[in-house]
Amino acid sequence: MSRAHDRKFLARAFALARRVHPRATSPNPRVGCILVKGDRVVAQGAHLAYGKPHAEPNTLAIAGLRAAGATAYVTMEPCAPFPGKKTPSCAETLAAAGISRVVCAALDPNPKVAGRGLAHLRRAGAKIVRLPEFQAAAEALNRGFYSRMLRGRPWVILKTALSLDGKAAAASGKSRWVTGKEARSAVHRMRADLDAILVGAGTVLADNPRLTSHGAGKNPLRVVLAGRRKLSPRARIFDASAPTLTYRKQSLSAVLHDLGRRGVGTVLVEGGPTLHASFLRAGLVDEARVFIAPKLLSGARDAHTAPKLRTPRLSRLGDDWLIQGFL
Ligand code: AOF
Ligand code: ZN
Repeated sequence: MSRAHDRKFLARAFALARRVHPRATSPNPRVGCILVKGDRVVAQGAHLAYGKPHAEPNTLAIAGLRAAGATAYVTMEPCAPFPGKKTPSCAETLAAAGISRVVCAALDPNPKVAGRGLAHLRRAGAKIVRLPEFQAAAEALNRGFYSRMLRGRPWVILKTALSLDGKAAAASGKSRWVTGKEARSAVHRMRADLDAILVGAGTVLADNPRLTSHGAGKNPLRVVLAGRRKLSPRARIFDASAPTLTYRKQSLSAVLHDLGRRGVGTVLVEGGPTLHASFLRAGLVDEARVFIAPKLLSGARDAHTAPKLRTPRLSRLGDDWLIQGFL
């Protein structure tokens, strides 16, 4: 089989895995699988939900006896057996079904698997092909799973919303209204896609946010770093819409490792600025998502009355951005 042929089918297995919502399988990874004979797709499937069958048995169930002699394209190494596992080992199931060749993108970063699945298939007589050019795609597909398995903590995304002149909040403290409704909807979708959302006590006291996905999907686990601050049990973050965890006076690293143990793979750190600074100084930020509103907040008491650029233009100058507009 040519490399281009293998790449084509492995890319299709990735497309299948991407169709699954990341929270559906969390804390397990999203995995896609396609069984192919010659140029013909025999069956395709994905891991659809945590605790449910993996991608490979879902696909084998569709293929039935036609699986014998097929090539299995899987986005991640098929799992090996380990104690405490919820489902049968996919490496064993594929071998038993007579799969003759396995093409995969990456090893399973779970130290309980980490190469043992492929070794089992090789011993059973299957030819193993790894396409390392898909390694980055495998990691991007399951940021949270990789982070928890390799570092014991979640993937940390810092989210912030600023005015053009770099103010996170208006003088009146109405920080939630810096950006417009489309940006706010994007934040709600982010919350629905991620396992947890984390804020400091200052944000709870200043804004009293609910930190839910506002109907964009499942609500994330809410996490408050309270420090020594006393929070009212009536604060909206403690309402019944989602569970909330409160941590006091622990290091950020200890909090993240505890979240990792609880199966939290991805966390959105929403602020405030003091907490963002602590995460950055501790080197614990993996990704940043910065919203910029075309307003000059230092020119007004609140975001509603701040001067706003008309028809702003964005251009890229080397590593910098220029935003130009008329008031
Ligand atoms: C696969 N295919 O579709 C997935 C895999 O407790 P279990 O039985 O659900 O096993 C969970 C582990 O299986 C998980 O930590 C990861 O190592 C692997 N996930 N493996 O062959 C799949 N989701
Ligand atoms: Zn499996």
